[in-house]
Amino acid sequence: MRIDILSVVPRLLESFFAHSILKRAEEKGLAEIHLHDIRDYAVDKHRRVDDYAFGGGAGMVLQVEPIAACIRALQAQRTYDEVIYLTPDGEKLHQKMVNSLSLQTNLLLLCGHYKGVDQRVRDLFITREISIGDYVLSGGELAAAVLADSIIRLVPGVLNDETSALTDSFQDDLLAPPVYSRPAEFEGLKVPEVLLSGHEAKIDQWRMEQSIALTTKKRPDLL
Ligand code: 6GU
Repeated sequence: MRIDILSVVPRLLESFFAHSILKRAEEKGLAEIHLHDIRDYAVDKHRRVDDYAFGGGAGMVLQVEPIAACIRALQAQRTYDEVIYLTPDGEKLHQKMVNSLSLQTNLLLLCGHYKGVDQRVRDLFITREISIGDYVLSGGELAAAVLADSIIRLVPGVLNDETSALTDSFQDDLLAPPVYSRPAEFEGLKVPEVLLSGHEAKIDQWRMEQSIALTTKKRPDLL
């Protein structure tokens, strides 16, 4: 799995990827993240990548030329399964989308900024537009980090416990059950007896009941 991320502030993402689960994925050779500074592809000598919107209005627009040059340089090296634009007016991110994206080989993520990118970038290159929720961020970088993290943790071998991604909240449209560790009692609060019983079938049943009860209470829309 290779993910290329295009941004006007790639430094924002550098520290995140250097300290997250993704670093271990890279060290194990399971995933590669490559950050690209759109400014490196600026066509003018001032390295300018944004300009006023035709027709007026507040806010700058990321220009088509630098982004087109950057995407084309990458597309000359490999074929991308998806070229994704992170934007608040995209399709809302969902675990099922994450699952299917995690099966791809090469993904390109474009982070928007200011008032967004020139529409021709979207028309020419973008195969998919994704939002991480109904609120507005000042740039697409946080959204790209969210998306890359959610995808890469599903790549086989990235998580220590191979089964843990399968028991995530949302993986079966159910919230995950409560978890406990030692001590078995803390300030009078005891770990549910069944979890100490060693009876695997009963434990599975308890977890399923807890998942259904929690989902019914907190996220009935998922059922
Ligand atoms: Cl992908 N970008 C921005 N700027 N804001 C967002 C978003 C993306 N998803 C939710 N809000």
